[in-house]
Amino acid sequence: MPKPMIEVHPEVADALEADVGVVALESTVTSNLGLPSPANLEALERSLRAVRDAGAVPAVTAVLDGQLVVGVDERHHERLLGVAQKVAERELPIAVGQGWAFGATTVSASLALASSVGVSVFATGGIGGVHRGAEHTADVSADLGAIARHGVATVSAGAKSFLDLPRTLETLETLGVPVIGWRSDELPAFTARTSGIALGHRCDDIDELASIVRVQRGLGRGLLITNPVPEADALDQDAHDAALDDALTEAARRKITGAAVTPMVLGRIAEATAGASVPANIALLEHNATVAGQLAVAMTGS
Ligand code: PSU
Ligand code: MN
Repeated sequence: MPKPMIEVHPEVADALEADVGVVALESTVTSNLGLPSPANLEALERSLRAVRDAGAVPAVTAVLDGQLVVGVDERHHERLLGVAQKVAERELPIAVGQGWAFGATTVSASLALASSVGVSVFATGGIGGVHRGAEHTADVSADLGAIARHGVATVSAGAKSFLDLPRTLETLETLGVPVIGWRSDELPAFTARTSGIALGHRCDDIDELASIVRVQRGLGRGLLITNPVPEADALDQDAHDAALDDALTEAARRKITGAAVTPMVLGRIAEATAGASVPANIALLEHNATVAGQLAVAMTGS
């Protein structure tokens, strides 16, 4: 029998078949392109645990030895912490065709894989968005179009704080993406709970959220749920803003552009905030995995 195009973990396949909730998780955040070691392992373990504690089955997406995978088996989890090539949606066929050893899937690639196999909920940390200065560079993350196109609900702590948040929200509107604040009225700013930017819609009830997602999936489209970092883990905003300014100045001076910007800026913020951003990052990933798990469970039986 030829190999399937996407390898779905047997536990995930069973859960989809039995209509048990499944939550897709990305693999960029735990690779060398995301969190430093050993925080990446902690983030992976706590995210997986959070999905399971909510009663759902986690499915990490990745490209391993040129194979598209939804639900990386536990015995390969160590590989998720290693050196990766970044795989956004456009890289999926290249990573397979060229047999990349470890392609770490971003939000856009994870959504493409999740929707292809029928997974309806996806959790990440912060989505990509419109970069500052995009009026000159046109650097807009492929995440936004992917959230619109794929019939999957994305749970995130908003967009990463070094992005242009007002333009990110405008672009989501242009793409027809509903943005719903989970028990909150403002767009969160990743490691900060608030951004000062009001959202048009909020939801406080998981069954109501499940109904909204069901309709949007029925239309074959996706949506964004924003879930603020837990209060106790939020980052001091002044320290964060100062570190961010420095990182963006350095990126501009070193002429870093394109896909390399995100990993570089995240690394610099972590260094400059003496590691306080890393625990916040782990806490928000875990919190998003919990809400995604609850949503996936609420969506079963329909
Ligand atoms: N948020 C993080 N760390 C990350 C990312 C997001 O805290 O590494 C990744 C996600 O995988 C997201 C990607 O999809 O960065 C966006 O990259 P770009 O800006 O190049 O589209
Ligand atoms: Mn980009």
